[in-house]
Amino acid sequence: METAQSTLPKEEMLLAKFEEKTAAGEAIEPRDWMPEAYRKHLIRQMSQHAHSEVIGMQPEGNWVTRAPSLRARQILLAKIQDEGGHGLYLYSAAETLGITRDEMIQQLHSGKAKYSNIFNYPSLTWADIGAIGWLVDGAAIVNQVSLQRTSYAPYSRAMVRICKEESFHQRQGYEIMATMMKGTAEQREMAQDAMNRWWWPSLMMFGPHDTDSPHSADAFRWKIKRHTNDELRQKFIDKTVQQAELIGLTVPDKDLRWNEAKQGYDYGKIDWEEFNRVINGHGPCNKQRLSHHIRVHNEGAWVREAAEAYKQKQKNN
Ligand code: BYC
Repeated sequence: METAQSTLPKEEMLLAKFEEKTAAGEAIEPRDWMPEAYRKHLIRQMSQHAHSEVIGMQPEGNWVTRAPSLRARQILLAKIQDEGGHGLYLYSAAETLGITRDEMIQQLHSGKAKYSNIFNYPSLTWADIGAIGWLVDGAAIVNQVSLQRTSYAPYSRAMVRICKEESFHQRQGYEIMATMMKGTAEQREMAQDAMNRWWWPSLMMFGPHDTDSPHSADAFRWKIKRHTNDELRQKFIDKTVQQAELIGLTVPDKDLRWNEAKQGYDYGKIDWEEFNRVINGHGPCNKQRLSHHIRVHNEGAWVREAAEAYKQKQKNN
């Protein structure tokens, strides 16, 4: 017997099934039919996410040789290695959508693909490594915990694994900040200065306010996003302000107030002009980050060629 759906043209029928599935909260696997716009949306977001993980290794790498102890250096090295691994899971997950890693890297190098605003700021002192772990990984976790339930199954599976590792990163950063706040006046000042410089860019990591977020409507319809940019930003602020107070750091926002009615903090205006400048290539370190990536990628060409030659040899044996 014919159902109402089967009288529709094939493409419309597939779309109706897809929408039904995502609305019911079911996961989409790579072999499932999906609309082109869903595929493109995911490639954009997942490749941006992968690039962020890899570019994010640079500000941290800046401190490997200057870490204050062997323990701190070992932990930092392990963290940076984790970020490279996160990039790999995400590139692999994005490849299931029919784009190659080479294409994604080309889009990064040409400026077509973005990466997180946050990695265009310099890491000036050891306290910045604390602030990156605590605030930047802290913000990333809030976003990524929500993405564990995203509708595209390979992305969701990558997020589960990444979140486990990120929670160590957040604690590593908080430990650095807490230790510095128990130190000399100079060390406390250094920690506060890092907090002042990283706080606002960390809030920008969640993207523009919901009213100015062009991709959110599709992301919600297809359950790529489960929470809005503003909901996640609020969650991050509420948990982080308390952590700051506990170790004696001041949040650099004169408008920050507890709002009893909403059971959350009200906060000051975010400088969206700065955000737009930074994501459009004019932040303090954009040129440096990208040219470093291009140089190292080109220097590594022989590794890719050797791996490819080995693969061919195995095939022919
Ligand atoms: N930075 O419509 P919207 C880490 C762009 S790394 C740059 O709200 P969407 C770590 C956006 O792309 C973790 N650009 O977009 C690594 C769009 O422009 P296009 C990184 C941003 O996608 C190493 C436009 O603004 N995490 O943890 O619905 C060391 C309009 O925005 C940003 C992720 O990547 C930004 N912050 O929502 C330490 C999470 N925000 O593409 C730590 C995955 C917005 O039209 N991504 N834009 O040119 C997401 O969840 C979402 O893509 C966002 C934005 C919430 C970021």
